[in-house]
Amino acid sequence: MIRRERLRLELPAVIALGSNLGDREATLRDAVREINALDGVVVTAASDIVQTPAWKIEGVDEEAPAYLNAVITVRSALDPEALLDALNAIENEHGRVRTERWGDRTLDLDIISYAAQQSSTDRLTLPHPRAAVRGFVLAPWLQIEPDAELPGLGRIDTLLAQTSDDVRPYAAEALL
Ligand code: A4P
Ligand code: MG
Repeated sequence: MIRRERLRLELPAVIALGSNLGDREATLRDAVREINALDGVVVTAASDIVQTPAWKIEGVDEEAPAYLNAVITVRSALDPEALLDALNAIENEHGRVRTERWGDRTLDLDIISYAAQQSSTDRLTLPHPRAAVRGFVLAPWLQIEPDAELPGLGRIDTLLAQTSDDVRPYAAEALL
């Protein structure tokens, strides 16, 4: 007998993780494990962790706590909105408090792309509207998917070459 879950349509998606408060590395590790444990989501690859200065609305803020960032690829049977709900729940479990936009945070989980989807609603824009200019997203993503493209925007190696972010290696064990 064919098991029902085998018939669910799974699509590839890219998720960016960021943390600049608390035990940043432990939080990223927990988040990868929790995403992988979601019903209908499987993590297929994880980048190295990188360290980057905080981007604030006014620009790069060297005084703010630095971020650890990473990117994972998944296969998702959840549609994009359901995946976002699940990611928001994981952010909240990690004590995410939303006070200011681009404010310091224990955990940020953004959907960078979902299959080839290009769409925008009040809650969700795909691909992520700022991913194309963010070295802290493009550099770790390129590591796990060298030929990836941002739907409608081009190859990520080309986009990364146009950024000037200071993305530094961070010594840590593999996330996956
Ligand atoms: N939303 C829309 N599209 C998406 C998407 N593709 N993925 C909505 C996830 N969320 C999406 O996000 C605000 C709203 O965006 C959500 O309600 C969701 O429905 P938020 O996480 O509540 O707040 P935020 O993250 O402060 O806002 P925003 O504008 O999404 O910020 P970003 O662009 O995520 O930037 N500096 C470094 N070095 N590293 C970082 O990771 N991250 C940020 C946050 C700022 N500076 C950073 C980093
Ligand atoms: Mg966010």
